[in-house]
Amino acid sequence: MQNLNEVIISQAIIESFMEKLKNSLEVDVAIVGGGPSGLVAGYYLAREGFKVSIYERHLAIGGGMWAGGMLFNEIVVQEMGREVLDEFGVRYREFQPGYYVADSVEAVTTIASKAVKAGAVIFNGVTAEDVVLKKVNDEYRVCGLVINWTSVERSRLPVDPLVITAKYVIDATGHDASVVSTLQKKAGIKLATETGCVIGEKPLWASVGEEDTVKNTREVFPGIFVSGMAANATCGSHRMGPVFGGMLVSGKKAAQEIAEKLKGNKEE
Ligand code: 48F
Repeated sequence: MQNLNEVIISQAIIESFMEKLKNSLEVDVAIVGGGPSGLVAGYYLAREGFKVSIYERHLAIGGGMWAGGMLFNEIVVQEMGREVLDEFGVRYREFQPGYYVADSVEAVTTIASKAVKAGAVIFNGVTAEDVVLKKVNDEYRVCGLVINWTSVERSRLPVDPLVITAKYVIDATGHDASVVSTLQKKAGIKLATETGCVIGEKPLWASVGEEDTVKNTREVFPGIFVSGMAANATCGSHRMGPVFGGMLVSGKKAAQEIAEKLKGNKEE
């Protein structure tokens, strides 16, 4: 029997976590939301060598993907997202031409594992409650996140948060689009949407919702991108239900656009 020292166990946890937290105080990209679009974006950015952290308010990452449709844990991905499933090595079968079905548990665990192994650092049980907004070269810009334990938020304890800085933030918070909503409400700024505000999602229309989630994936205010369902909620398009190709492609698009910008900045 190994004689276990309880204090060493605690020390290992505390010191490793502190190291991880300290190393993530200044990142290239901070992603809010560990659902499919956030995890996919995190993977592609980390694979390119960027410093990436992902904040997920729940203990479990995976967002709405675990539960497939109405807790039937299978997801459908159309032609659009098949390439991303292939890149991650998620297995699927063709149900009917153009409709691929995958085990949602395999999809979440495989995508999450690839993101972590590529170097994305995930902080679960952590809520992004606000952004850092500063004037840079005479223009307001999102420069980071204000984070706190979800348990603190839920218990409404008066505990001040911590702050991390990021060159780019991605709001991948799903239907809530909670980061851009807070930004717009608190700062009264204009977002790059038709109304300048978070428009809110429309009822379900799978094909339009899926196309739009990719089109709407963009920088809606200097320093902040929206991806996945948050992109449609921000820009006023339809929800799509349990079809996930758009989420995967949206995460990849956000990563590619941010990577181009970060590389462009380095060359200047
Ligand atoms: O909801 P979610 O899975 O968003 P997504 O990546 O994918 C949407 C689909 O799951 C599905 C759909 C059709 O395919 O419509 O709904 O766009 O994942 C969003 C994650 O963000 C977390 C939340 O707990 C969830 O896991 N989240 C939301 N607000 C915050 C947050 C916040 N303020 N701080 C940290 N995490």
